[in-house]
Amino acid sequence: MAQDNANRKRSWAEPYKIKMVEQVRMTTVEEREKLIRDTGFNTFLLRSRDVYIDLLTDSGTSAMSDRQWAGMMLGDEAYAGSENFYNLEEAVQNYYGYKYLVPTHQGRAAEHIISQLMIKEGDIIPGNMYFTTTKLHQELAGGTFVDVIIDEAHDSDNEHPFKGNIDLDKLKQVIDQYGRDRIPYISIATTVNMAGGQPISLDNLKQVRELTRKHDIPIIHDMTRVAENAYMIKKHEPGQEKRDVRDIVKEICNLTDGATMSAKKDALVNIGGFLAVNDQELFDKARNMVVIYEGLHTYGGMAGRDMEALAIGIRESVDEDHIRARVGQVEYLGKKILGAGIPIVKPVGTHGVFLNARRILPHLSQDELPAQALAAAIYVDSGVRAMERGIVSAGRDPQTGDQIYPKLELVRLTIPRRVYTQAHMDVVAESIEEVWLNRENIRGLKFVYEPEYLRFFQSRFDLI
Ligand code: PM9
Repeated sequence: MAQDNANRKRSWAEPYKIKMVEQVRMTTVEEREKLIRDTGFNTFLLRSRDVYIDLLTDSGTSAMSDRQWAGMMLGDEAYAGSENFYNLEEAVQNYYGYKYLVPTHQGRAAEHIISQLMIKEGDIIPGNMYFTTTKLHQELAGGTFVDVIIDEAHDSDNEHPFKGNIDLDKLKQVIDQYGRDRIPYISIATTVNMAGGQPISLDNLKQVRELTRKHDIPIIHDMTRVAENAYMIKKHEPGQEKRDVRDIVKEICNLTDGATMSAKKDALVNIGGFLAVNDQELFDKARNMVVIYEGLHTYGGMAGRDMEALAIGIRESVDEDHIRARVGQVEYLGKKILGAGIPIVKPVGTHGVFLNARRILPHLSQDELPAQALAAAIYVDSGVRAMERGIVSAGRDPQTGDQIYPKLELVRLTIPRRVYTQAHMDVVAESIEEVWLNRENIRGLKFVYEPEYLRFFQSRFDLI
């Protein structure tokens, strides 16, 4: 469809039609003011019934296709040897090329297993910017994450098309400083969530592969949004424009030694994940460990029906029309917000539009939690739920307990896949513009409750 219209003047439309709807509820500003106060100004603590357009996350929030729902009916719920496991294994081997599969209930369970198996006390794990759960599992295993992403990734105005790239000089320096024995693997994400959904280029990944091969250091790939990354490579990397997204996905995976996957994003399911590796010895250990924390190695925390939906979701995730529409919708919202002169992370990422809270609220210091305050203000304005990605998400240094001050202080408007229409995006853009025009009235926040781990999920705040 999209291909057919490529050279003619036609409006863009979603490459699907809606078979089932879920009613959403609009609340009043007065109700929302009370609700956000009652939930300690943390959008994670709101009930979803009080949310109009839910852009908290793209995780587990996708609409499944009719084929995926049909697959759910084929769930083989045998404790051992479920047919759906073998279908999933085949999909992982076919589309991603990894040899061995260990299913888990979601991404962080795979991160737990790989971290416990590969990291020892005092180890260093270089990577292209931290992700909250990934870094925490590395730390819990005794390691320390070191950011070796290019500097451009920390500058929201820089329009580098591949802000997920590794700075090879930084990586070489880390290898020289700590030595191979203290680096169990390099952690590479496609795309980089905390940088604003920014991709890594194939060329950069190849260079990292060459360097790590020389030092015999494995690459563990966080492939949560690999199809989105592959689409950006096709769109922006010279020489890649004619390739199928599925070929690029496979090549990315082939350049790495193993992967953790939160299938709740790219792969279009509401729950699920896996660890996939090429090394048989590591696989044997992971397969043994999964039975302690998740379940037997042929379901690892997922129901048979969920594994079937995932096998189908993987196939759909690399469909050209799907991925073009998915990333295109995010770009549509980003361009609207940019057009209103509102500072966002540039270029627009693949899974959400990231507002630059520091620039929007220059009257607040970072200790006054501008992104948290901005997300709360957006909710009050329109019932649109967004998420803080700044100082609250960055947390504390595990050794000193000191607050970490990230360069990026962002609010993420994350777009679920195949859920909202262009009209919803228009409403979101209107609300962001309204909040922007009234930005001087937004007050800062302070912590009143702070849990030890991943504090952004459960902290409570109050107005300063
Ligand atoms: N990402 C997200 O909203 C959900 C929870 S954190 C707010 O962006 C990457 C790149 C992720 C991710 C989750 C996980 C963990 C690993 N890597 O949530 O455990 O974006 O399935 O995956 C979230 P699970």
